[in-house]
Amino acid sequence: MFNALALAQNDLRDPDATGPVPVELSEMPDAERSSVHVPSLRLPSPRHAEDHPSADIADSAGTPGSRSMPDFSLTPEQESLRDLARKFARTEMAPHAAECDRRPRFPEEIYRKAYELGLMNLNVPAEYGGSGLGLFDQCLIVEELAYACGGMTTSTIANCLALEPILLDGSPEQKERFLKPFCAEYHLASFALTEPSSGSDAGAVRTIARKEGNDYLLTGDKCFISNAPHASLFTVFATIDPKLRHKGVTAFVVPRSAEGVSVGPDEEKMGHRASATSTVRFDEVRVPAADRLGPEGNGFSLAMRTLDQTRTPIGALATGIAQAALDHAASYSLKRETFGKPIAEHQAIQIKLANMVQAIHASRLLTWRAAWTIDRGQKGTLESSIAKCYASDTAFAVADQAIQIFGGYGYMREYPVEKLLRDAKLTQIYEGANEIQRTVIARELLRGYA
Ligand code: COS
Repeated sequence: MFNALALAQNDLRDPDATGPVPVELSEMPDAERSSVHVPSLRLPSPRHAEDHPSADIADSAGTPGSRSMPDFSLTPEQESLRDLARKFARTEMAPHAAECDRRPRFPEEIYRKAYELGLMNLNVPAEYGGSGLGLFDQCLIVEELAYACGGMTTSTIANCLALEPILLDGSPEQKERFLKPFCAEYHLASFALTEPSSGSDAGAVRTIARKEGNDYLLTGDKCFISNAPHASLFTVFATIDPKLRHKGVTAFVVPRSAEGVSVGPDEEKMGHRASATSTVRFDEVRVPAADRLGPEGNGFSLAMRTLDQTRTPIGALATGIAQAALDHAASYSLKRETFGKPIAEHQAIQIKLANMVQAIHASRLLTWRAAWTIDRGQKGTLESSIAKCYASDTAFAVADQAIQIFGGYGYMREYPVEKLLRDAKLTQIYEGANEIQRTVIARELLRGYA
């Protein structure tokens, strides 16, 4: 019988790493765990650094006719970050991925461990208690986590999406007041933009923010909100007047404990079943004006700028799922025999594997390029949409081909690849459906020709 867990616990990507199964983090004493790993996450890796190490241009001066070439190597700090995430993913997440998918179950104990290791709140600067990582470093981590479980990764990184609006437009006082206590302990937050009648058309939000004295009263419904059943904080996008369309959208920080906030039951989803998703209702929720992010009408731009940042890690998440699908399929193709030889020796299978690995390399490079662009302080709207769109379409196609290579076994729940297809599907939908990514890409492209 094909053993998904054993497969997941071995490092299939690194031929030198086929040794013993890594040490269980859960078996390591607390002191040893933090002394080994946490400092590597606190190493300086500034957001928007002009000189991101991975982005160095290696000058190959001296070689006649040579041109400067990008340097794709990782720094030692980045390698240790990636190794930390890989070890956590394979020892803590992978062994529970199938069970959490099947039941489904929200494995809070795993998210708490991720928080303790600094694998949550990745984008929050260290001064507010986060890991203070640039986007490139976040992507290294996210790909590793998603290799083990897409759903757990969604829940682990949902705080980055929810907190990004505070990082972008929060005043220093708001950052201090919201981020510090939030990051000081394990907490989950949710980004509440989507509504039953406004998903792709984000400017059409109907949740009303009615001004009353120095407060706003928020009333409306949000849906498909990741981590909402467990969140203690929401960043909420409402409108001061729906007729103003996107110019009326305004963002607020709302604690779960506020009177009038109610969260619906966990939705039954096709994939990402280890994450929790639900509706959130705001019924005349009183929010002080001091908890508004930026001026009235600033919310749409804030949501777009947030998504410019967070779509790139979705590219990394999709790449992790695709890499897992390829590794399962390649490994299986060497063991499974038809017509007297392993199926890996049939050209039909080789062509599939070759196409899969090409698309995965392209996804990773596009994701790295988008992260590098944004880490250099550029907007990255085009690059992040390209990375998210290409990598998520790749993840779906690669998982589909992995099932094809497994044949009938691939269609069975007891084998790992059908979960990857279900998990890949969501990456084509959330943080902006790929039709929207193509709209954004085309608009950005055409701007250059106008
Ligand atoms: N950064 C900053 N500002 C932006 C921006 C960006 N990336 N994209 C758009 N804007 C600004 C525009 O410049 C414009 O500003 P002005 O009013 O000053 O001219 C304003 O926002 C409206 O832009 P636009 O006309 O492009 O808005 P549209 O209604 O056409 O919508 C799309 C644009 C479709 C791209 C947007 O609604 C979208 O991204 N939808 C998907 C939402 C999504 O991803 N949801 C998932 C939620 S998380 S699971």
